[in-house]
Amino acid sequence: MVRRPALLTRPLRGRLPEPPAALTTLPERFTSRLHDERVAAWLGIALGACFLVAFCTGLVSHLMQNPPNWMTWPSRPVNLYRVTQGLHVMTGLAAVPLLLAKLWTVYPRLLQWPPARSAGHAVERLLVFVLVGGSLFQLVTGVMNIDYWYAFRFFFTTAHYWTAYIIIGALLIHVANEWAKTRRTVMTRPADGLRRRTFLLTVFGASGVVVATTVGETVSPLARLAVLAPRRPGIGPQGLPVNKSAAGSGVTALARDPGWRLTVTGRVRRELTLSLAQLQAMPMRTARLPIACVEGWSAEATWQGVRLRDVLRMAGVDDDADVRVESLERYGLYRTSEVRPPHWHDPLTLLALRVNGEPLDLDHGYPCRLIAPNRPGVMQTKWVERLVVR
Ligand SMILES: Nc1nc2c(c(=O)[nH]1)N[C@H]1C(S)=C(S)[C@@H](COP(=O)(O)O)O[C@H]1N2
Ligand SMILES: [Mo]
Repeated sequence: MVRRPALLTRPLRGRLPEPPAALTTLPERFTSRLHDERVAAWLGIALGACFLVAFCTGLVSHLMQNPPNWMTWPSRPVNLYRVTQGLHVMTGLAAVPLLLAKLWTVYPRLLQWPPARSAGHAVERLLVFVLVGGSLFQLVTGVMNIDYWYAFRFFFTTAHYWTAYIIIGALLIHVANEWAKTRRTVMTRPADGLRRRTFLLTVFGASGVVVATTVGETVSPLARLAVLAPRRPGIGPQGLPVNKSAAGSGVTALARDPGWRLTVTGRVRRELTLSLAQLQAMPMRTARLPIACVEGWSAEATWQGVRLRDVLRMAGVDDDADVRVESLERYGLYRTSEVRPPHWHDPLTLLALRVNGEPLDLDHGYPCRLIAPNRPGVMQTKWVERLVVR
């Protein structure tokens, strides 16, 4: 037990007004035995586990996309990001039924009188509101985001990132406060637990159904079950989903232009300007690699193209150089991406010209796109036109 400063536990002085009449009759109205500690405790444990996994995997995703200077991600295992991001989205989705059930279970407590027994209790309750508000915000906007419903005015990624810290902070304090009680509750086994067990199994079942009907967006053998998934492996041009089309990015004319050239510039010993025919004449390599989108879907494909390292070595690039890959796309957040040494040295990192046996579809990045192992989809730049070495 944590000993709290006396100031926080001292009962609030002064007379509170009598509770409003509606509140005094409330206890009789919440007769369901499901509004109880036991249900709340088990749902809390499941939610806590989901949030912990979502937080850690979210952090991985953030750091892969915005690596601080002292940190570089390995390019292997090839499917690492696919797994962490799949877990991120699946635990987030599984949390939706859990959170709704938990809120329903505990909502009578919203109306408790007095609202706070002590200053410490007031702070505790305030933190619960922060936790509930933050969790609802995170799950609602998260689901909207993976369904490409950008109805909000703020930038999702930034809001999602900072809200995660608020939630995890409030959650740690909440767990510290509830730990002893929760332990006691789940260790005892009441005789009349059948209804509660049925309720809990129904809620966990609902989470299971949500996951089962979505997880096929990244576990391809289950693709046919994935009726809730907006993107599925196998569906899209060349058997591959498309996130942003060439038309949507305004690159159709530029990408089709026979005058297209790939240039390699910046800190190089020889600047290069390569036509598509010149690239095609270089040694062709094959790599079986997934696109693993931050939104949770992923799909594996067989890519063919030239190794990025072959092109960079032709230009005489230092081994420790960073490379910025730039797209023909003129606007948009994902028109460039950074490739650090572990990724460009990897023999599987390609400037792909073909996928699944055909020249790249316009929507998959024709004439040339980046594909690298263990890398978020947003960093697999399509319609590449320039490599800038730094
Ligand atoms: N230039 C450019 N490249 C891009 C994007 C983009 O918007 N512009 N979207 C990225 C995202 S979010 C994903 S998931 C992958 C999807 O590749 P695909 O459409 O070929 O499946 O492309 C990435 N490459
Ligand atoms: Mo993506």
